[in-house]
Amino acid sequence: MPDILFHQYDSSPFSEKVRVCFGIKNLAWAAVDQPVIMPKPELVALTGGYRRIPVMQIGADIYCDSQLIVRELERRFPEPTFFPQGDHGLAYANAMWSDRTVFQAAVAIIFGGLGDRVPDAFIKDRAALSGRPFDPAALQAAVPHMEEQMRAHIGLLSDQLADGRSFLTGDHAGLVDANGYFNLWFIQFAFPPAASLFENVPLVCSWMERVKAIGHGQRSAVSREDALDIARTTEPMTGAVARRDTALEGRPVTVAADDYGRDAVEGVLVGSSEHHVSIRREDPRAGQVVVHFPRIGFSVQS
Ligand SMILES: N[C@@H](CCC(=O)N[C@@H](CS)C(=O)NCC(=O)O)C(=O)O
Repeated sequence: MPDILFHQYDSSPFSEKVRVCFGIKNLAWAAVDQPVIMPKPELVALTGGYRRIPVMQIGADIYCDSQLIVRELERRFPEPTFFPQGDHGLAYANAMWSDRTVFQAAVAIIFGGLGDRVPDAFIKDRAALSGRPFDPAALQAAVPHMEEQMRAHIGLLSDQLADGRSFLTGDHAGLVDANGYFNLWFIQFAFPPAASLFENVPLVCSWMERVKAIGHGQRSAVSREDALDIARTTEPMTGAVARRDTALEGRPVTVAADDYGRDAVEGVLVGSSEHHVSIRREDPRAGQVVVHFPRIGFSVQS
């Protein structure tokens, strides 16, 4: 069984970002399929309450948010790199463009387009996730504006490819390709009628074909129960604590996303850097686990 257990569902765009990353490194991984809406009892047993998808599990180490998943993949499996031209900082920063601005436009186009075909249970779940009404009628009203936004974002990709390069930074695919790709994949997957967005951008379409051809590495599957067993029977890693956090070391803290899905996770701070924070927690089903979060987009409270 592969070490990488990936809590995901097939229609999840942020999962697709990481699946492309698995492909770039040709990694072996096992999908642990999670429900699209709450409840997700096995997932929250591992994370302590974080419900978003995807989550990566390696033994009893639980990595939340695609930003940190990608960073951990690069740390553990440096070759081939996600940064074929260097530029690590810019490539990680580029996730704030794809994960927030472009994603929100994609959500409006897809769910506004689907309108009353969006199931009630999904609407209620996503309203609870965001803390705001999830209103397909309002999204529908926003579609013309969001399509203009999306055309402009797609135009940026087209500009980047204008010199005939194969991938966004040159001959080899990297993180920025996965970032640029996953929202467009989401639109094509979830709402094919929006295909007109891809008219007149042949360079983007052929680049998407090349990214798709990278594949997802070597995929297998593991059940949610087996993933919990693996966590329970494995020791989590221990890490270093950043100097400025020494006063917090071994003390209880909570960590929560600052945008949506803000459920706070409680644990004892056992690791940190300017890019991540790690907390240890005990769970009746998952045993002792360490849950890792990125710094960007998350707040830590003591
Ligand atoms: N910043 C997060 C965003 C994750 C996210 O929004 N995921 C969506 C699915 S693609 C989600 O969790 N939706 C609610 C759910 O699945 O319960 C990341 O990069 O992982």
